[in-house]
Amino acid sequence: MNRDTQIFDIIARERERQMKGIELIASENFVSDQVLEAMGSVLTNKYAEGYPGHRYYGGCEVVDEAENIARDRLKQLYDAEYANVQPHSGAQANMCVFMACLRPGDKFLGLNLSHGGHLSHGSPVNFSGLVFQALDYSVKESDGRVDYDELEQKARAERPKLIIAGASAYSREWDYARIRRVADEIGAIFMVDMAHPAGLIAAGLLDNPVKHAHIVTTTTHKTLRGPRGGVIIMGKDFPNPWGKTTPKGEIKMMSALLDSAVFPGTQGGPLEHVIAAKAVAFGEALDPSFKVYQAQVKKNAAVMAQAFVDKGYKVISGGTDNHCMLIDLRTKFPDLTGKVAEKALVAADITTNKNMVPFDSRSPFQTSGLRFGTPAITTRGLKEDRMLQIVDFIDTVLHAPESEANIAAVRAEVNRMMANYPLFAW
Ligand code: DSN
Repeated sequence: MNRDTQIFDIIARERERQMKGIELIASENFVSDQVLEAMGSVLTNKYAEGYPGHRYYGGCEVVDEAENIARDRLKQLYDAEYANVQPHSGAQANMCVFMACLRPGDKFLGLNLSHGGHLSHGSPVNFSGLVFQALDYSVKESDGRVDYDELEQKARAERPKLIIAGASAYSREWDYARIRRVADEIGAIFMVDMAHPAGLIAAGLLDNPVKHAHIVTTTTHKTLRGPRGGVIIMGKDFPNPWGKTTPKGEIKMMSALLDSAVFPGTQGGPLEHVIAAKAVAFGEALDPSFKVYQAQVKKNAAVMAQAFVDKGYKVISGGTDNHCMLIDLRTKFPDLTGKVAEKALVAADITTNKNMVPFDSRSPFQTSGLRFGTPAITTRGLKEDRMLQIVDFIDTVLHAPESEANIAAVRAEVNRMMANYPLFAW
């Protein structure tokens, strides 16, 4: 068969797009060459339903080794006792937790999607909101921070079986201990989806939710800089959702529930090539250089957020503790929607995404906000001085988002700057 030039030309164009632009999508990153290599390896050929040592197919001895290494490295990274590295995505990992801990119709409490929450934490169009009874808590309008008083009141009044912390557009540290206290008070399971800050947590720059939550999920491709996928972990503490007391066997019971919720509950054959790539990424995250990288991600985000504030933008909550920030465009450009802003920035080779801001007056298709993050540009080697330049570029584009000449001028500068930061060795 001839080489599929149609698809490989597309891949080449995407590679070019990634190289020449400034990538500010907070949930994206650039994996290392060895992570890419593992993902594109012959491990994709192997069926391995089941778990290491207990598979439904022959010939799994070799992939078993890779999956065991992935689990061990992940446990070491977060000081966990249990790890499942098979979920194909973060939403899939969350679905497995729901399946292990709840029954259809059960109540759970998560952060409102339009206040920065994740789709799979109760959106009415997602399985989480369709199959279960989703309740939500918010951030405060005054300071953009999680309204823990409201969370506690709702937890006590509604007695959900599960409380979820974690967000896709929230720039502040969480008070996990406070949520755990109310979860214990009402007998709820406490789950944290640390998908966004997982890399910063692994580097010890933010509180480790594994110390506080019963169950923790994450994607592996955001700040953690691994392949696209999900995982589930548990620390020393774990829930016993069915009320059966098995003093010594509790962790085994919950781990068995989670394992079977992943396979056969919601997935078939695991993606062993992606699992091998996860193992490589976890190995990279255990290396001291990862701490240096994450510290720079955080510094870059703090400088970028302050630069936006200095130019008169409203940054939700006034700044950031992590890798991301949410900008409310309405204070500076009342008529500019996130949709138009995103399009103009993308035309200038600055990639970001429109985002609802808390208490938004516009729809999710228009939005009044933009979300920015520094994981990808930090991987490329950009430091604080470049953050100031990037905010200048963004500000210039947003002053005249319909002007093609303005956009072209910024794009030329963006491309010139990024040519100094090589991305791929191949
Ligand atoms: N869709 C993801 C994000 O961009 O944040 C949420 O996991």
